[in-house]
Amino acid sequence: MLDLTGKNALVTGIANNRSIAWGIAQQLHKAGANLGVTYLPDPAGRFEKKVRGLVEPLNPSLFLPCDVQDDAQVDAAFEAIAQKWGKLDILIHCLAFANKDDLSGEFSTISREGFIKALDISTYSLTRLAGAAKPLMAEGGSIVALTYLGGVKVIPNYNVMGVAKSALEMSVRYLAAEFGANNIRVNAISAGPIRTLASSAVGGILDMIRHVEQVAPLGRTVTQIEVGNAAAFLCSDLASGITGQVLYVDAGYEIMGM
Ligand code: 0WD
Repeated sequence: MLDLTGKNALVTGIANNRSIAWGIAQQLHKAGANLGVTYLPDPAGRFEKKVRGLVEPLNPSLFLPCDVQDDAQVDAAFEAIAQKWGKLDILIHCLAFANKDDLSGEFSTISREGFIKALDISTYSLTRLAGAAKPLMAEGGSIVALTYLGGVKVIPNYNVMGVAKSALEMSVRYLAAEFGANNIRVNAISAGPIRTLASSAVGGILDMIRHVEQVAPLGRTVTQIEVGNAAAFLCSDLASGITGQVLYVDAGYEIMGM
């Protein structure tokens, strides 16, 4: 039933084997998708080496540098996709960044620079990538972004990232409204807290996870593979009637009042 054979999928945001994007890439591959992977380049090339080795078993047919703050890199990545694949079916936006100092303490003390950086990388990048993907999705497509409850409710220490996620979820809705005429669906997955490189920067992440384990209906948080399964579903024809939605993959935590 869930078959992504013949679909070209670009996955952003794989940093290491704990990344949510890595769970998504594995499940898209399992469903038969042809993968392209982007990585965040750094001067020493450490990320490239690590991510290349990690994704090798999934045989990605494209492996591209893409710092979303660099328009030239974004354009070059989509030019490479146009050249190699001709069409794109699936885009996974699975990246975020805020300065560590801005993910703890008082929200009101954030600098203009820290605020803009967090929203540029974590929020504007979705619209930038979606705009670049649109002409390559002439046969329709599916775009999935990763969000968190901290964009809807106040979560201690999540601070500026909550603002970024709130704007990201609204961007999903505006993109879905615009892209519907092109049969391109745009959705978000709101994942429960998972230990990753990015989440380790959020103050008290382990306490957040312990709290979810106590309160969530399923008595635990979720895994990267569970998020990957939901992403594969949203990208498949099984979800052909779903767009502009935020799907909670959080072991049910979001429904609880206390
Ligand atoms: O609990 C969690 N881990 C949750 C994460 C709960 C709910 C949602 N999310 C979201 C995050 O906010 C993010 O949108 O899931 C997405 C993936 O996050 P992750 O898997 O937790 O984090 P990680 O494995 O660190 O991947 C995020 C990656 C970066 O890693 P680092 O930690 O080095 O910043 O985003 C990439 C980078 O690979 N990234 C960029 N990619 C392109 N251009 C950039 C950039 N400028 N900056 C960061």
